[in-house]
Amino acid sequence: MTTNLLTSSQETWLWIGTIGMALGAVTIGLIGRGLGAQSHHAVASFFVCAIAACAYLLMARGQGDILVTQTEVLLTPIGGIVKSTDKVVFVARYVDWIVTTPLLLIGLIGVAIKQGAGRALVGTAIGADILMIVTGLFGALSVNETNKYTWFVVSCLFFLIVLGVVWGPVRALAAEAGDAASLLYGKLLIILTTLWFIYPVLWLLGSEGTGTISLNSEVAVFAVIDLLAKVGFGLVIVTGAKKLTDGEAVPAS
Ligand code: RET
Repeated sequence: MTTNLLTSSQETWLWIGTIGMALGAVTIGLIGRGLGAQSHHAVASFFVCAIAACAYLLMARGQGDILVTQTEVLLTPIGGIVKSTDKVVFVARYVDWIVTTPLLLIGLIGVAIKQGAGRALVGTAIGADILMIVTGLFGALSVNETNKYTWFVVSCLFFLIVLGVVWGPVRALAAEAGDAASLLYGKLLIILTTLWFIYPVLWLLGSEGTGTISLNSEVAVFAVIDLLAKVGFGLVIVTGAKKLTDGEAVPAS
């Protein structure tokens, strides 16, 4: 038997996420078809939205979250007291992020680098990014405060590595890739950095961290930020890719 842990507000926002991501995938796919030689710039963004649409559908149907329970027996002078702590963790979010954040980085870095060049940078950014999400999940699954914040700090360190790569060596490569690529890369970099910084803050304030904001608000804000970071970011790539020429930048593969 399964129990639906969602409130109706959470369910509504998860449906908004599902429909928004699906529409985003279709729009990016259609624009991508009209890009001709630059259509490869639409592939990663299309799949980011398609994968997220599935993850949101899973969560909206109550299949994407789990209840983590920690039971402690506290010994007191009058005997043992059993203390149970519960928290809801949207595991589907992390599964989505493990796949989609590397694809977002591929979309970003693909604007900056010429064929073959910078493969080590792509590998470093993606490796650190996957570890950022996996260790963030370990933190979310931890009920014990020390474990939770240790994983948070580890995840933040990997986040800094990702930012270091995309702001340092990849940006330098983008500067050599021509004006259009460099301009588009700079724009995407600012959008990505601003939006990605919101995730750890929300994690800290939400149910995974301090619980300062309600789970309803957390689900709503995550849905909006996710739509901007995936659909919004993807639309900036596919509309900007029109101005790129094959001589300038091509994807990392
Ligand atoms: C976590 C855990 C706490 C520390 C850090 C985190 C960073 C998460 C990021 C997620 C980005 C997600 C995106 C999804 C796309 O829609 C895992 C919250 C640093 C940066 C862009």
